[in-house]
Amino acid sequence: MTKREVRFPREFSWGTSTSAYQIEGGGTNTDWWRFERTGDTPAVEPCANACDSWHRYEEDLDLLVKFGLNAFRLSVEWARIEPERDVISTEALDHYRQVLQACHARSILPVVTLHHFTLPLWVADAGGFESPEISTWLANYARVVGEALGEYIGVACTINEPNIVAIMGYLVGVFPPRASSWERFVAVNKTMRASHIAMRDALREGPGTFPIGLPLSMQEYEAVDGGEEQLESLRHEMEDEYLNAVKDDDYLGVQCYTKMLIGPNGLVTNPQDELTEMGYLFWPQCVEYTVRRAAQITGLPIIVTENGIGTNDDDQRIRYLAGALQGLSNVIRDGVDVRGYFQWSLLDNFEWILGYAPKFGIVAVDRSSFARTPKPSAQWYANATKGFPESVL
Ligand code: IFM
Repeated sequence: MTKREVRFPREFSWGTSTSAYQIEGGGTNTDWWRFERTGDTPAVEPCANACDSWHRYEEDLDLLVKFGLNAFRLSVEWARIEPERDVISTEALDHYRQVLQACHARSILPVVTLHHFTLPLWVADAGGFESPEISTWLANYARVVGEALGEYIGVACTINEPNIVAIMGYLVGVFPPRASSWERFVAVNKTMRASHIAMRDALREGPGTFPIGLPLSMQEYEAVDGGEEQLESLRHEMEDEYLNAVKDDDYLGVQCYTKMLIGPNGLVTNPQDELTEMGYLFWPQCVEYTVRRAAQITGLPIIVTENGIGTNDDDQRIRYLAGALQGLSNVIRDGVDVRGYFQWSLLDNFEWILGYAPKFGIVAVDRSSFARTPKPSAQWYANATKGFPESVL
């Protein structure tokens, strides 16, 4: 399919990133909601009301305005839009239209993800990402979203971190459907790439001139103690196959958090290293590394669609963001075509099987009242975006 006319925003996009299930609350019709309630689930607690952003989205957008940010990444929930096969909820679409209009009313560019980890129950029950029909279902859903919301979408992301859905759900076995097979992991990755292209092409047929891309989870990798072969095989499946498949997209979304040390038997950690509360190596330099690698392999403009740190120590978050933005300024000065940066996340939200313990937000959320309280890192981030790149050097 030929590329349609695409319009990138004129300004660099500075935003925060979120997803529907993690902040909206009430995602009852999804595989994750059910998964959190099955007997031997690894999920430590249910998502329940999340941050109640289904009702409080205007408050969330007002925070972005307060911080002087000009973009917001959110996702729309397939299970709400198509609650049953071929049944489209105009109510859900109306809701999301209002959210996108509320962004525009505040001069905030909406970056819209169509699929972020959760599946409608009818899809999960029909085989999920292993159904031979999944690409068709996703393309149909993308067509519906494009037609209903396309004129309000600023930038579109098809499937969030398809490689993480594949590895956690089909190899490591801790996300639904909890499989542990290299063959199934590889097969799902292949399906993800086909689904992404089908969704992208469906969106291209609809209204709007927004850029369309894939938000890929990337790592800085380092081989230790002879782990080169392991590293190559993992990176091939997790990144290279994707990077080579998206060259006809409009941009690539880079999502990175850390560096992984790979030995002959898999992941390695050194006792002397600073680890985050997620158990990740504290490594903000991953932004510079992954953006360079992504741009070099794909030749596409890059948007950092997620980057951040899960920590209760807000000073550590500021230190992390400073390192990340320093790397970003390095690549931009070297002429790499980067169009935006989205910190994960606006709010302390539901971190999948780890529940509410990891704190990725620049804004704290009271778990009973849902009151939002900005942390010092919010003001720090707001300041850093002004006069960038000089401001972080
Ligand atoms: O919370 C997740 C998000 O859903 C996908 N990318 C990584 C984030 C932090 O772990």
